[in-house]
Amino acid sequence: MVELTKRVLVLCALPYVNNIPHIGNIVGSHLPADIFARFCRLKGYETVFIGGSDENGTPSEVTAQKLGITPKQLCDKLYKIHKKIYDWFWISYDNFSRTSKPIHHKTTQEFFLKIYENGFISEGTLVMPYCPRCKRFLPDRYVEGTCPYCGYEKARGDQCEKCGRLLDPDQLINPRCAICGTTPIFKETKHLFLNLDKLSDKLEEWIKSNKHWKEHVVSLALGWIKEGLKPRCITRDLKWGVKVPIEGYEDKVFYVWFDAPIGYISSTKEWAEKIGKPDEWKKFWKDKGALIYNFLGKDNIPFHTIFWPGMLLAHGEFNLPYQVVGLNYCNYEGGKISKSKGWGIFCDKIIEADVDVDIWRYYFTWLIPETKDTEFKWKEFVERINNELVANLGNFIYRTLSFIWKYYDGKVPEPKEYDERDKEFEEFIKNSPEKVERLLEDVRLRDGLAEIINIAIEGNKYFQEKEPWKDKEKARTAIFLSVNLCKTLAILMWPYLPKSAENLWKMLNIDEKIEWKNAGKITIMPKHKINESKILFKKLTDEDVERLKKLVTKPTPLEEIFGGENVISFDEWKKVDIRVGKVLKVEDMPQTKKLYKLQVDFGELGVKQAVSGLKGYYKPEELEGKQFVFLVNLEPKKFFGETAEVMILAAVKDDKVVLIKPEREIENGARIE
Ligand code: B3M
Ligand code: ZN
Repeated sequence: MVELTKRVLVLCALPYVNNIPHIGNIVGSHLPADIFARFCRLKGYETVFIGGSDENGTPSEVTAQKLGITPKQLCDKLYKIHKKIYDWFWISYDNFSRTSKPIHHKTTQEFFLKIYENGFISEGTLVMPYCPRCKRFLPDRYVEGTCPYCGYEKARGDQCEKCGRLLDPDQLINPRCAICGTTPIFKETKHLFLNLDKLSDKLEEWIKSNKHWKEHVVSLALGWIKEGLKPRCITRDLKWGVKVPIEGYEDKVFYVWFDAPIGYISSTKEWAEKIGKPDEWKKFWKDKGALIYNFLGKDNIPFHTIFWPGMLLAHGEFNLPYQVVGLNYCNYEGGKISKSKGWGIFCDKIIEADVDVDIWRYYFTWLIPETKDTEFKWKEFVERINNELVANLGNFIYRTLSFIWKYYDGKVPEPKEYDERDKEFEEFIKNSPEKVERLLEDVRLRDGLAEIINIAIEGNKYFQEKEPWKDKEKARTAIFLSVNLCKTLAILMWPYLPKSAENLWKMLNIDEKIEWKNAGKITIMPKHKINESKILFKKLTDEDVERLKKLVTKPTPLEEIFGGENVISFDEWKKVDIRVGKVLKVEDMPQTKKLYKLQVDFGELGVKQAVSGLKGYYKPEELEGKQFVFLVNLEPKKFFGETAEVMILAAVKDDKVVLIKPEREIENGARIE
């Protein structure tokens, strides 16, 4: 029988880029997804790990509005910050895309058209909350009010954070605009709906067929089905997002939760293009047998067990998730992490703190909220690092390797005869990967790490019992076996502590690849020369902790990051020289589609030349003899051999271009101030 290579697509929920990630974001999706993806790669599975930023719709639009910048400015900068943070944490995305990219817009529109053709979209009018003060329709999550189910007072219009139920804004009691607090009025607008009601039976059948899901995920999902699925609105009265490709919807975009999960597909497509095999994404999304693992926070569970699978079923051509790993929340020292309250640990500061990434990854793995909410505690952080990571894992590795240098000149010693204890330990090494593997296959990441620490504890126990320092001749077998366990540990820890694992691998100086199948094997042979051994993990001192506490608990406010983005000083403004000029002559530049050459009279400043992209908007005779407004102190620039000394100013909107005229005739060269 030919065994097929397992094919795994690991997906991490696409973070909104309207904020700076805090530890809850790392431990609640990116890190667990990364550990799992790394494990799959080690196992030799065909693995692709996909992510990206969720940039469309309300979250970006509203944040940008508050900061006085455009959503694009917001996302461009925050995308870079997010990407830098994930890279710093060694989150090994094969592709980290953006939902603002053309490939995503196109993929979303095609996806939509297909489910539209398949008859799963209907039209309806909605009465939507409209804020009379902000003069805009309010997206669901920007209406706040009391949850009609559980009475939580700060429920959002799309979902109640407390009881997890999906809501519509008109269900909220005492609704208010989340931007300004005004009570919204409800107005009619036309929208498109996904007919989840028609998909209910199929969804139920699919959910029930997923016997390998965690119980809380299954019961949540079935609960919603039982309550009855209603058609869900998938369009919004917004500008920033993916345009709806059918008539009558020119002014709307897709609901962000409609386009975002399609981002999983578009990012996989982009990955395939980047590696030069544009069809490769289909192996994961279309071939049967590919396993899709989704990692996400618990508030995203309804979207990944009902809404998104519903979209996929309506589409009919793509694989549904195989495993939905819904993670709970991570708190900080007894409270919910909150940026506005300055409560928590923030990643932009972590990456500046000069503490090794694996120190964080180690403790953060303990904080992965797999079964219940977890909590970052400074005391526990120090204990876990110093008493587990350093004292067990680090210590075993360091004492073994430094022993080889101290007593055997850096060469692995030839083992002597094996006593019972040695034989038992050799057996232990061989069996050690098995349990870790089972746990990782089952996405029990914390238990997997605990098991690795247990292995190191066993190693230390053996080392201690053997007392190699007493007789270095007798010690040969113990050291020989210990260094082989170090190799196994390097492999097992790679998903969790990749940087240290790679360092250890270098110290061991072996040619093998870091692969799961090499774990548990005695392959480091006598006389093999190892490289200089260095300490892998350093203890955290009280001073370290004091310093960290000050640094990493203070998030950088977005206002600071974007401060001055759109602001010019008065001095800068004074440098800008805008004047009225009269167009004397307009000549066509036949070698271009857009440009005219203009001679413009600025009175005492003389006649200057402009090269302007007005062809197609104005005829020469509409310009000649008229006064317009020009920027006159721009650095001269050449276009098709013609120098532009001044620039004509126009009002521009989409594909409209309108020139600006002084309201009355004034001397040529008059300054605009
Ligand atoms: N951006 C929610 C979040 O960041 C949302 C996830 C999208 S996954 C397709 O928590
Ligand atoms: Zn408002």
